Amino acid sequence: MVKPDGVQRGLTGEIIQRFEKRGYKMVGCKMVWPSKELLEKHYADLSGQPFFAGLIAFMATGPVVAMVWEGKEIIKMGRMMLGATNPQESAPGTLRGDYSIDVTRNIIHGSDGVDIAKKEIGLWFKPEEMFDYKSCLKEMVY
Ligand code: FUP
Repeated sequence: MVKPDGVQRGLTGEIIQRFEKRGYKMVGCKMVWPSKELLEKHYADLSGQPFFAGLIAFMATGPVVAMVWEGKEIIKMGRMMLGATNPQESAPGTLRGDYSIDVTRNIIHGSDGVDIAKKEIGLWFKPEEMFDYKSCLKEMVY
């Protein structure tokens, strides 16, 4: 998910490109201005954290771009492409390492496991908003 700061800074295209160029397949994508209720469900595991209220408030400041990506080891590799949660620890070359300096405004969220991904997809997408389609690339010769 491109967070409100990522959308407002015009980083959505760059984020999508990095996943596409790496070889991942977009199977769902939509802009949503999330309600606090949706965000509280999304971040339910963090409800006991001191930064929870601030995180929810920030995430509700504007639209986000929710996406579903498919491909080999997407969760592990996606997390690697995002970089560490705290941009002060995320390596240059990662999305957060290249584009953020603040732990709340860290431009992007990525699911941290298969079960979490399933839960998050269920929260943000209806089944008919995701698409099972074939890539023509396999038939193309470079
Ligand atoms: P991540 O999975 O990398 O997004 O990280 P977490 O689930 O641990 O944290 C979710 C979000 O909480 C982070 F993206 C930003 C926010 N956060 C803070 O604002 N302060 C913190 O100390 C830790 C996380």
